[in-house]
Amino acid sequence: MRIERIELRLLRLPLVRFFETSFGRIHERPFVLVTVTGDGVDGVGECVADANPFYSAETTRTAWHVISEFVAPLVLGREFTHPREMFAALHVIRGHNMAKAAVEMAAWDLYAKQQVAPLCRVLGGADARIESGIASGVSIGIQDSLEELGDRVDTELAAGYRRIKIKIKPGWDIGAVTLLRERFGDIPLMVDANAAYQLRDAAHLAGLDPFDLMMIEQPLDYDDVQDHAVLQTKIRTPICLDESLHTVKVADEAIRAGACRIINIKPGRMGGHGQSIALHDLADGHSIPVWHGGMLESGIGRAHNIHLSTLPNFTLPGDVAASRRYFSPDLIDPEIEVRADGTIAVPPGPGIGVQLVHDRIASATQERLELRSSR
Ligand code: OSB
Ligand code: MG
Repeated sequence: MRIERIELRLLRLPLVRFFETSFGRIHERPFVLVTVTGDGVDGVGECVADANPFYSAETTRTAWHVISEFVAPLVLGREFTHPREMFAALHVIRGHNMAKAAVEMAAWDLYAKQQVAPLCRVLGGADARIESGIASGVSIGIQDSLEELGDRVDTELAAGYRRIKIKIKPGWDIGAVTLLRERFGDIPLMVDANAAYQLRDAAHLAGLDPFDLMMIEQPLDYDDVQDHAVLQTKIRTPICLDESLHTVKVADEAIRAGACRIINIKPGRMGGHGQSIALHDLADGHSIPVWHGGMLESGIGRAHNIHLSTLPNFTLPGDVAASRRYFSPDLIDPEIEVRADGTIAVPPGPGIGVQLVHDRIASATQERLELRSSR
């Protein structure tokens, strides 16, 4: 596989509804769309970095800079036998996993298309999961009132989603969970704090224990492992790490320290599919279940996430939901839909298997850059 061309597009899409986490509310989603071309075949990837460095250090602008100035020169014109070689080829670039992932994932799409195989097959998906589809959950942001939160959960349960995750922060936690347990009983329920608490809040967080949550995601700082390990000895609710786990090595340390009992995998955070597979396998070896996170992706990133979710240790429902919750219309046609049983079908065509709507991509594009091999 030889990549002769990389195209970057900065896109901006309005969200169907605002999304609020402990670090703020957003109404639209800017992101970088990456197309790689080799032997006349295109592969696409979506960079999940947002406008602000609030989830992690990267932004759409840093990703644009790092891909165009540093990733592209290392990738263009070089012969790769397999996309799993790409992350190692970018090792000299420290961090910037979201920038690396966007190009690496586009290369997996290109490779799978060259093999005329669905991406899930190339990634190592399990036959049964590819046939049944992936189990889908939803992530529900902080709302203006508890009543609105209840109504949103009601809507999503009716749509079939297999688990509900709500965003929490100090002042929007115990009350929200109390309301949901009172109104909806024993539903599969979890919370995500996006690093909004500190170790000194341990007694307060232990107040979530009686609610039998599936897990609490990333309660403490975005780069912390050790405090999470201490916190896990003080609360019964299983801790799941998201932000903190950006390399396989850190994940290994976190597992050994007892900092997490469950892991959220996002290929953007890890540097692509290759590192996500390595994290999946590491967790499997320690009997730690994983689930696929979401970053409010368009249908393009969403399709990548569905294919990756077919690996066997993705045993918990992910944050991979229907297109219509995020963008209307989406950049792909048909859209990603959730079925009444809460599963999403794996797109069957070659690569990510979804059809891009090029005129919608063009009209959402604010900047475009084309880089070509000089080798
Ligand atoms: O922490 O999982 C997160 C969205 C943006 C940034 C971080 C997170 C999220 C979500 C939304 O929870 C998941 C989704 O529905 O795509
Ligand atoms: Mg999270």
